[in-house]
Amino acid sequence: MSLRSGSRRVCGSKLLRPQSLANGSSNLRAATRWQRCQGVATTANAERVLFPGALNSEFTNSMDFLRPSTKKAIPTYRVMDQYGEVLDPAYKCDLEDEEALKLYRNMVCLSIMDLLMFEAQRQGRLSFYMVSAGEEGIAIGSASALSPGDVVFCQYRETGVYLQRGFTLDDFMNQLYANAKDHGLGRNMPVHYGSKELNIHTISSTLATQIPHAAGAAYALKLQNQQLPDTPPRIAVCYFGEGAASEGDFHAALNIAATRQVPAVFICRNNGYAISTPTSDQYRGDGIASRGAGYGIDTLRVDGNDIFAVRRATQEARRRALEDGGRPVLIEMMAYRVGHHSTSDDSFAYRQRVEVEDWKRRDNPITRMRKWLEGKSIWSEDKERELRSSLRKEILVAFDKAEKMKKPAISNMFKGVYENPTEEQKDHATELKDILTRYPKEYDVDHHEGGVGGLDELLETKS
Ligand SMILES: Cc1ncc(C[n+]2csc(CCOP(=O)(O)OP(=O)(O)O)c2C)c(N)n1
Ligand SMILES: [Mg+2]
Repeated sequence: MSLRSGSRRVCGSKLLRPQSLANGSSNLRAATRWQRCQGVATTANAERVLFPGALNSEFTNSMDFLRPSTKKAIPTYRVMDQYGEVLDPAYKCDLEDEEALKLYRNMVCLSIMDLLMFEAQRQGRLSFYMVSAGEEGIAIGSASALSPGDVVFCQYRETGVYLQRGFTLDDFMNQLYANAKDHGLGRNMPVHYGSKELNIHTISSTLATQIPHAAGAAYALKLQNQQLPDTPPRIAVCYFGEGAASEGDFHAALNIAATRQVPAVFICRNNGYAISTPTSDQYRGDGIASRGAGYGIDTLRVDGNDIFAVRRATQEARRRALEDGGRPVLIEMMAYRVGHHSTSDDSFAYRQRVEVEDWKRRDNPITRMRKWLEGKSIWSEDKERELRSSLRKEILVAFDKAEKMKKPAISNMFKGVYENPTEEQKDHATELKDILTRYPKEYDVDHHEGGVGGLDELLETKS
């Protein structure tokens, strides 16, 4: 039997015609078989395919392969140019002068904190740090467009999101020093901040894991928004780098977010590198934005050096994310990673110094906004000097305070999983106490709250 007649036998050409279902004695049998075969085009003359996997696809006689390389690249949205001149005549800044100055202050604060902490690591006072140089506008501009109730998931280069949402200099320093006031009680690496009060999940080093978490949280928020119509609706916001978008988690998350239509804004920071891997080695498509279209998600590419474009795009993305009960949106924020990947990296081993110097000269979110403020006559050289010197002092005060503070009691190593310590944990703690007491020179734990005695409270707790 030929394949053709075989397939005809399975689907039955008559059954494909809707009119054959209208009457006749075999209606029921026919309808059942029709449902099974509904994935096949109805008539020979139909103009559109009715395959369930490609609705609205028109038939064509010309065999045109899609050749993405021949298409124009997705454009990059911006409001002002690198000289701080507003280009979009429709743009009206929705910020009062004071609010605009606060965004600028936060960008400068972030960049000074980065410089000081990078140096502190080099002096051996911190174990690790990651700077945001060149990406300050993305973090601060986008966070300024969110609502405090929105649930945020970050990667690790979004210190500005924390700053803009109200994480204080003390909060940063306590985490970097893993002291007793650190929200994570010293259990995480530096820069892995988290804040329950500010609705920002704690950062995970494992790339891209936050993306499906955000899709899941957005699904929960979709249901919650429906169940609580009188409370302001919330969205989930997820930040990640273009390198993280090479992980399977990115694809799974965007696909489920699209099929479940959840209120999520995915913000990709495309800074040109995943540690030493340039984007040219990461993908051949048109950046990350082209993938949004593949998942049926509203997508925009934005100039990340333009804080007003970032803010406006995020405001609009948030509005769309809440439309019709929820839908995901992807924004690709374009930038250049000016700094090394982290304090463990020397980027001049894999890129030319001149490339970095070129970018520094060419464009920068902070200088661009400064030019805009100067154009409005609300900023000057004197104000700049004053701001930088006062921020430097504030940061160093918080730094000194955090450095002097004791580390969390060592009993915290055993806490946070079980309500009460298990017998096994108590055995471990007893053994630990014994070792620490016998070898005080090798294990000096006096800088932890309670020293060796910090374990006593745990050992006295009932299992
Ligand atoms: C699952 C996993 N694979 C690899 C790494 C190592 N790693 C840490 S950061 C990084 C690069 C990520 O680049 P990108 O997402 O573009 O962020 P960027 O550092 O540029 O801000 C890699 C490969 C990791 N942390 N987790
Ligand atoms: Mg990157």
